[in-house]
Amino acid sequence: MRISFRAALVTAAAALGLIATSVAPAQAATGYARCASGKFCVFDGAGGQGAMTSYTSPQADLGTWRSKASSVYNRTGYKYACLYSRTNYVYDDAVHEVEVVTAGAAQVDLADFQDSNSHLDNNLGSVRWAHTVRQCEGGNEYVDWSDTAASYPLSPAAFSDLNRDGMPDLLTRTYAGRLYFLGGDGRASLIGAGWNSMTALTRHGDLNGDGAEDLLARDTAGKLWMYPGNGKGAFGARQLIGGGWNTMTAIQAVGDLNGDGKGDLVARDTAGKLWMYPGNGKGWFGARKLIGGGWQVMRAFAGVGDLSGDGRNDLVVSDSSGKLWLYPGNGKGWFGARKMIGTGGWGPFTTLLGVGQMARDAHPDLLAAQSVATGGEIRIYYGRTAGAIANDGGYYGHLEDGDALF
Ligand SMILES: [Ca+2]
Ligand SMILES: [Ca+2]
Ligand SMILES: [Ca+2]
Ligand SMILES: [Ca+2]
Repeated sequence: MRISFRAALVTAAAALGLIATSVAPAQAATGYARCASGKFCVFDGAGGQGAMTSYTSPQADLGTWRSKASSVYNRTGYKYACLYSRTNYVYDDAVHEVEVVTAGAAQVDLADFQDSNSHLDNNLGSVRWAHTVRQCEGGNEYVDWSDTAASYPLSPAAFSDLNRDGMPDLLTRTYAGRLYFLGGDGRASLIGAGWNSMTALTRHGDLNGDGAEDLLARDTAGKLWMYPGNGKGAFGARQLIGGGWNTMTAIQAVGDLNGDGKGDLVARDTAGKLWMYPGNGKGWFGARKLIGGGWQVMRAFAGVGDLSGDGRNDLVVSDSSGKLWLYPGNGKGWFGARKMIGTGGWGPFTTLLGVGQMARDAHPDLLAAQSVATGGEIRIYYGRTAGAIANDGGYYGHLEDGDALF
């Protein structure tokens, strides 16, 4: 795929084999092998020849190397080295725009990167590194999430609206483990760091009875925590629900399933059994009830609210054959007969997420995001009558390494 980037991107992925197999010569006077792990190296000759200098931190101005760098090697550990012909990481200069056909290789001759002025050979002004193209292009650490805010209904949604402004919002975790609130209007606020220690995150509805949507998170030790939403896109002090949740292979908040108005949870265990945990309205759960077995063939889960249109919350899941299913809640804590709402092709969509009403109609909508390996597209499937969904063909940007949405 031909992709136009505004900076030359050098992926480290192709280097991994080389790192593992290359052997430094006894007298390493030339070649890429001189570049040590953790470094970004610049050579004044093509192909790693000639004099070399190396960096462990981004360089806003390569100084004397600016006019003599001819090849580079990215061994920083970051997926991308962002190469700019200008100093100070200026990437949006039409004269110096660089077009790259693929993500490139970890070892590159700068003469291969032509811009409309000349090329990066002997013209490398600045360099930094990142895990996403987004950051190379001057973007944010977090996924962009914005839409035409003016078209949103200004009535609070029952779910997916952490700050209760009527606009669907998201949580996103970055490669570095920072969790952000994305308001849907292009703004973002940092919730905190260290969230890579969580192995499951889900939010859909109010668990402690204050009307604000809450967040559940499972840590690596298997403890499940409830983070009470403050109604403004942030959370109060977390409360421990309990341990032992590592036996669950899926944890999905679904809103109220049993008709008592309190948010509930479904979870699948390693045997493929799906359990319903009835919320007690105080932030934790009563005795679980078995919904059924055979759920090990299911992949992604989403609490979508009432997609079927009967006033009861439903569950949407994809299976191992790429089909998408709607499980209509029966209002008693389990589900009626499932309905196929996607006949195939859902395998790449490893993230499914209820996002409330993106469109101003009576139906909730579904966010579906592909894995990064399959393109990472973030799409919205709009709810239609009787539980059907439809995509308008567009997408809302894409996920990159480390990005996760909740
Ligand atoms: Ca909102
Ligand atoms: Ca709450
Ligand atoms: Ca309930
Ligand atoms: Ca329903």
